[in-house]
Amino acid sequence: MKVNDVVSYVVEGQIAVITVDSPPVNALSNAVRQGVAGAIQTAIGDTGVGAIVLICEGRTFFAGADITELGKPPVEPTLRNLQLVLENASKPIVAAIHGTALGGGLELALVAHYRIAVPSAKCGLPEVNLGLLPGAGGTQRLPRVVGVAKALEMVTSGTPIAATAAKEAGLLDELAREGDLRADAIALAQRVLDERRPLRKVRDRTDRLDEARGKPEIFADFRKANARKFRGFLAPEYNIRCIEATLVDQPFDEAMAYERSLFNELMADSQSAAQRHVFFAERQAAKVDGLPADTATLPIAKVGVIGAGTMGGGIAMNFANAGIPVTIVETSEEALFRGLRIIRGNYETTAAKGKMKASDVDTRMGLLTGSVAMEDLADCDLIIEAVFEQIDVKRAVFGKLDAIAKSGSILATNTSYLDIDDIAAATKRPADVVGLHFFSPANVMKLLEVVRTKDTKPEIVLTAMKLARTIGKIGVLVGNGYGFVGNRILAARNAQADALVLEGATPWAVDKVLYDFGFAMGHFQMRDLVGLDVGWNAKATASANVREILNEMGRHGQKTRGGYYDYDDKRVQTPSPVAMQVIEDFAAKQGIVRREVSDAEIHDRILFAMVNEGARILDEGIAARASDVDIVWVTGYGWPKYRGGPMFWADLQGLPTVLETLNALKAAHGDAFTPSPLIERLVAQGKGLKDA
Ligand code: T1G
Repeated sequence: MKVNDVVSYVVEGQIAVITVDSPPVNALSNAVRQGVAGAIQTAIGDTGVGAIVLICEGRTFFAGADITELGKPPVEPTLRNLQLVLENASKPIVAAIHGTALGGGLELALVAHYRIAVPSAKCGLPEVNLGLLPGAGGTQRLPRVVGVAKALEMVTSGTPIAATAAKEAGLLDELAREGDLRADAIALAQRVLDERRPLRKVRDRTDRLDEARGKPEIFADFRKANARKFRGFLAPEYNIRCIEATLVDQPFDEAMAYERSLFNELMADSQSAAQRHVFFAERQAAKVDGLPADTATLPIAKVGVIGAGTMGGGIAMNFANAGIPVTIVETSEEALFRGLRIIRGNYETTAAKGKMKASDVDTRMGLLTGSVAMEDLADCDLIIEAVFEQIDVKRAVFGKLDAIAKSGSILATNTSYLDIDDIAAATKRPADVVGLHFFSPANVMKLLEVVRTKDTKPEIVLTAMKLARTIGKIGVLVGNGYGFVGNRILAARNAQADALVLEGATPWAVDKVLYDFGFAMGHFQMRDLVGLDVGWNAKATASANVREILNEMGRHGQKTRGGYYDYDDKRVQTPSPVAMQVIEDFAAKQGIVRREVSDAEIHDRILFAMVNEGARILDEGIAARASDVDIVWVTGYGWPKYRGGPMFWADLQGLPTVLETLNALKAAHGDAFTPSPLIERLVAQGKGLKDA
């Protein structure tokens, strides 16, 4: 019988089966909680029922609280009150898990008396990824079944564990047969009934906690080992404190109150708002608005990659990883062999780290075919060029491709900055041309800017966005303009960083401001890491700026143990007096009288220049949403996730404040800070960038 729209109830023999069907992920919404609570009360009152199974339809067991309801006034039964209904039930309850039992979903399973899952299921508490902690007893119950050390790792990483590992850890009682979860859960419930097994409550268990008593070093060592990863984030530390609370000699409910208080603090903090924003923004970015309703995706059964260098090799790996055969073309056997050898080396390293099976190395290498003839790409459904970043070179490649590629093949360029309309014009099929801007290392970085030109046809846009997901990337659709979205904002940061060090700041002062803001590394550190000579054309320009001069001195960054910083043989950097002298001399030649530059000036000039450029990108339609700009910079450039991205951060400052700051910066430092007209319009309308 239907308890409500999303919960149904049936009795089979002595077993009541409560089934939840609330797509897409059976999130514990108000309706779900109300339905489950009602169904349990029915089962408890039904004298013919001896035990209860709680199971979900669709792709997964409860995937957590309904994130869209977080922060809104609670509706009864709250998740914690629903948990009390299960935990205090007078009849045994079996939670039957498939898909991903996450967050509140796993916390609900933890108040059932028994837990069973199919081997393909996963169990996790990913709240930390939302800037939160498991707020329904997860930090108090999980350690009681898997132990403190395992619980620490699970709640602070947010990474789910496989059902088999969960069974071994003590989180699950049984594994069901794949595809027979319902039957096996009913059978377990019947055995619990027949064997009169106890109505055991996880909250009453202490045996797994005893393993950690008197060992404060578990927490000290854990904090130390993860200091770098957790730097700047609030949630991991709050999760650790809640796990520590399980060892305090206090009633369970006091520990629960402590967990709730820390949860509420996190909920109220901008970090969680930022991380929840990123969660939804990432999913929103995958959606393409405005395409004709009947737009269909094209089949991609075979891929061609031109260039087996760093980018080409990494790009090819993405498709091999997804089981898609790739033909890689190079200009010589030697370059081809070198590229394939590097790919194999990458796979072997991954396998040696246990991150893939050793047998997969040959499987994936088997999907890669090398060639020195572009003609071998004739039957590819998608061809991606990753050749030298020079417009004439790329146009020549596309001219050849036009004559070789089969009709309907997608012709993609991996260019970082160049005008793709210009590249497409080298073909007779500009509508088949799209940009697929991967980020180095291409087989690792999640971001993929999908660049549509003025001619790119809808089915290619849709196919490229779907392909991003297929190869495990976060695809963001962007327009064709200098630097697209990510690099264009980076160029704005470059301009201010370079100006600041000429005017009086040091590279290390600039880097510290960005590091303290939450970037994993500073601007000049990143330049040294990537290599100052990337895109450097020694013949074209001489001493045009500090970077060129450093290149001319052979200071290309980390790889030459000297760039803006000096590096020891362990690549530990120290500020370079040589680079500082180059900066001072160049400033003098420019007639710049260096001065004291405060950290506040560095902070405002760099961050507000980035925000302003993001607003211009939005205003020009190069990005469809402010949240897309956020995803590009959080995913591809290390903007700290707990600050939500440049657009979210700007709205957090308040757009009137942003406008006021830009005008002040313009007065002090010139027209580069002329506010984007979009910001002026939104401020006049009392809106934020999110409303653009
Ligand atoms: N609430 C609401 N909507 C959700 C949701 C959730 N928990 N999880 C996913 N969705 C939506 C998502 O926005 C998308 O919507 C669709 O479902 C498919 O998602 C008290 C407070 C479950 C592994 O953090 O990790 O419990 O775009 O594209 O790739 O302690 O979704 O289709 O309209 O990601 O197959 C804790 C978050 C919540 C899990 C599926 N739970 N979700 O991945 O599909 S906080 C989580 C995921 C909590 C308690 C605390 C993934 C997934 P749309 P998708 P997928």
